[in-house]
Amino acid sequence: MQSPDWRRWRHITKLDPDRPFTPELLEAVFTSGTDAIVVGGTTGMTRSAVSTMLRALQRAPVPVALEVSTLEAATAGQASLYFIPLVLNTNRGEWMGGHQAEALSRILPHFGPFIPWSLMVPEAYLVLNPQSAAARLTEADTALTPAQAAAYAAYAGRILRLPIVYVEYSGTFGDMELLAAVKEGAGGAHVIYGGGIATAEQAAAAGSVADTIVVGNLIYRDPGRLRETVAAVQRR
Ligand code: 1GP
Repeated sequence: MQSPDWRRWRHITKLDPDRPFTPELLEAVFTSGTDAIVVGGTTGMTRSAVSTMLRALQRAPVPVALEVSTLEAATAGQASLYFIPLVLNTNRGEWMGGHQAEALSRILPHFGPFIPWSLMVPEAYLVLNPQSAAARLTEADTALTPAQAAAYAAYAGRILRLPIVYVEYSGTFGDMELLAAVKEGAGGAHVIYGGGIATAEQAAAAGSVADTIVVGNLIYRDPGRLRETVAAVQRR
């Protein structure tokens, strides 16, 4: 399968398998103009929830990627791309590599020859909203200064040469000064911003710095407004 050109995506809609969805909600996503759908979340990424979500997205007009954030999600269903997250700003080493290796140790013996390696893209996360489930789960050090965040971004982008640095404020709109520092520090890495985008202004502000923005919660609160956030970052 050919990998979709994720570097060109300006706007991603993130759908959470742990939250109920209706046909109307999916319709709002499909007609919003968003460049791609990512299935991802912190809690409830069970195999059956992820498979149900991916099945419902089979008729999506845009690429559907799966963010593999739990062991179970690693074997659920088919997507056109697989994002493999790791968390930079935690002292809990399992979020850098332990969980990923554990997943591979289970999968390799059974599916080794069939693993679509070329469809996997690692993402280096900076988890920055202390109230978020991701921050609690990973015990992330969310109190980073812009300079510290830039240093993490330089490490990920310039030394480890990871393709993506993801500035994650899930649930709240983040610090745009910190985002700018990350973009500056990350070298050639693609910078994704997600967290609290609910208006065209916020989308434009984050999108003027980040290469790609992600909208999650808004789709569950006010699906009709998703298209405003798309229009705010579309290339003209
Ligand atoms: C979550 O970055 C996304 O991973 C989006 O955050 O749900 O706050 O829009 P929101």
